[in-house]
Amino acid sequence: MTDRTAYVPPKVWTWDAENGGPFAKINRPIAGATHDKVLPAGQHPLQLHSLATPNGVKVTILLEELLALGKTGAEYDAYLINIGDGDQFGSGFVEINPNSKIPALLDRSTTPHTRVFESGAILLYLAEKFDAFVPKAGAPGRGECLSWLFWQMASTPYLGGGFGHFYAYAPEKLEYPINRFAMEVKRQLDVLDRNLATRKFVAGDAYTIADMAIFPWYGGLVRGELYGAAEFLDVKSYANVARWAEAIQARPAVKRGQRVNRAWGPEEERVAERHAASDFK
Ligand SMILES: N[C@@H](CCC(=O)N[C@@H](CS)C(=O)NCC(=O)O)C(=O)O
Repeated sequence: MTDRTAYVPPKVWTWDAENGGPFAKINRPIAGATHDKVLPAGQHPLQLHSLATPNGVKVTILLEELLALGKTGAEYDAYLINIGDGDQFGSGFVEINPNSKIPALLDRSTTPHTRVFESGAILLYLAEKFDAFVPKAGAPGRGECLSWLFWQMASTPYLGGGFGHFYAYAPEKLEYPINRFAMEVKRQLDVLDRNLATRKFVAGDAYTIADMAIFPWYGGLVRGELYGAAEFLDVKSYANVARWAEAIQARPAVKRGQRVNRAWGPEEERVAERHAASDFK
C-alpha cells in the first residue's frame, strides 16, 4: 500500500480552491446563490430544471413513462442547468433548490406553487400525483418500493461521490479510498443481484420508481457507461442486474428520458430543452 501518512490535517480546515480536482471550479464549502438569474418558464404546470446525469435522468424517465401511460397532466418543460458553468448557483435555481444540485422541479398547478428537490422526493411526488409506478399507502408492495427507492438515495453517494470520484476524477489515484469504495460498490451490486435473482423488477413483479431511480446508476454501471470501471469492478459477474438493466434500457420512454437535458454526445440525440413530444426527432 502507498504511504499516505504525510498529510496531517490542520486544526481548522480552510478552503483551498485550487486543490479540488476537475470540479474545483464548481465545488464550494458555502451554500447560496453566486449570481442573479431568473429561471426561464414554459407553458406547462411542471417545470423541470435539470441535466441528463444519472440523477437528472431518473426524473425525465418517470415523466416520459407517465406520458406514455396517457397521463397528459405530466406534460412538462425541461430546461438545461449546466452545472459545469455554475448554473446551479443562479438565484432562481437556488430558490427552488437551496442545495444547488440538479434535478429541481416547480409544480405550478398548486397554489402556492410547489418546489421539489432531491431526485427521490421528485419521483415520489410525481408518482403519487399521477397515481402510477408506486403502490398506494397501505397497498402490498409499497414498503418494498420505498425501501429500494431510499436504498438508492442512500447507497449511490458511495458509488458516485466515493468510488467514481476517487477512481475516475481525483487528481491522484489513491489506493486506500479506491479500495474502500470498490469494496462497497461491489457489495451494493451483489445486494441488487441477489434481489433480482428472484424478481423481474427491484420491488417485485411491477416496474416502479425504485427501478427508475436505480437504473441510471447501477444499470449504467453494469452497461459499462460509468467511470470506465466495467472491467475493474467485473460488472459482468452481476448477471441478474445486467438482465434487468437491458430490459429497462429497451423501453422507449427510458430512451426518450435519457435524451432530455443532454448537453453531450451526438448532436442528433440531444434534446437540450424539452417542451413537447415533438422535440424528440
Ligand atoms: N441527492 C441529490 C444529488 C443531486 C446531485 O448530486 N446532482 C449533481 C449532478 S448528478 C449536481 O447537481 N452537482 C452540482 C454541484 O455539486 O454543484 C439528488 O438525488 O437529487
